Amino acid sequence: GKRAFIAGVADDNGYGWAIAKSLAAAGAEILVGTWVPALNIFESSLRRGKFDESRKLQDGSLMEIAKVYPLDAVYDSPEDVPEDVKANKRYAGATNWTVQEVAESVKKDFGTIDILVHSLANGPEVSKLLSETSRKGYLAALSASSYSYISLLKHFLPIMNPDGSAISLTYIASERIIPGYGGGMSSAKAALESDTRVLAFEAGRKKRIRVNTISAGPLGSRAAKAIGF
Ligand code: ZID
Repeated sequence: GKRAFIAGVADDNGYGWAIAKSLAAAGAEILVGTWVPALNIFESSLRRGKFDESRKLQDGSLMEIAKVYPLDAVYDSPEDVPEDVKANKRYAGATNWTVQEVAESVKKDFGTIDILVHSLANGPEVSKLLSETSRKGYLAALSASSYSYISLLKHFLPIMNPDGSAISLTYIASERIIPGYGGGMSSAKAALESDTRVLAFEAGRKKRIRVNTISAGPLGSRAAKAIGF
C-alpha cells in the first residue's frame, strides 16, 4: 500500500481531512502534520472520539491516522525559530516541528512516503485590500501559503518513493479578482501555481515525482469561515 503525509489537518472540516479520508478509503496509510498551536485540541478530540462519526469510511470502518506530527511550515529548521516562538506556551510543549525535523521524524518512523499533500494556507492580513497590505503581512502569506510547499517538497523529496506524487490546493483568486481574498493571498496562490510548474519539472527529473495543485471549490473549513467565505 501507499503511505501519505498530509500537512494541514487540525479538525474534520477542511480539505486535508477529506483528502486523508479518500486516501484511507483507497488503502493508503495516513500520517498528518498538524499546526503546532492546534495540536493539543486536535489530538485530544481524536482521542476522545469527537471525530469518530467523520472518521467513518464507505465500508463502515474508521480511518486510522498512523501518526500525528506537530508542524509549523513557516520554519524550515530549528535555527529559523525566533526566541519568542520557542518560548510561546503553545509551542514549548511540542518538539521537532520544523519542516526539516518532521521529514526526519517521518523517515525514522516509517522510512518513506509515496504521497505528499499540502493543505495549508495562512494570510494574517487576508481581510485587508491588497493595496493596504503591509510588507510583513504579504510576506507572511507567501511564507505560510507558498514557500511552505517548496520547503515540504525539498525536505520530503529524499524520502519519497519514485513515481510518488505531491499535491496542494490553490484558488482561482490567483487569476481573477476575488474581492475579500486580500492580504497577499491572491499573490500567494499565483506563486503557488507558478512554483508548481517549476517544481514538477525539477522533481520529475530528479525522482519521477509528480507535482500538482488543484484549484479548490468552496468548502466551509475553519480557514474559509475565518475570511467570511
Ligand atoms: P483548513 O483550516 O482546514 O486548513 C488549513 C490548515 O492550515 C489548518 O489546519 C491550519 O492549522 C493549517 N496551518 C496554518 N498555518 C500553518 C503553518 N504555518 N504550518 C502548518 N499548518 C498551518 O482550511 P482549508 O481546508 O480551507 O484549507 C486547505 C487548503 O485549501 C488551503 O491551501 C486553502 O487555501 C485551500 N482552499 C480552500 C478553499 C475553501 O473554500 N475552503 C478555497 C480555495 C482553496 C476557497 O477559499 N470559492 C470560494 C472560496 C474558495 C473556493 C471557492
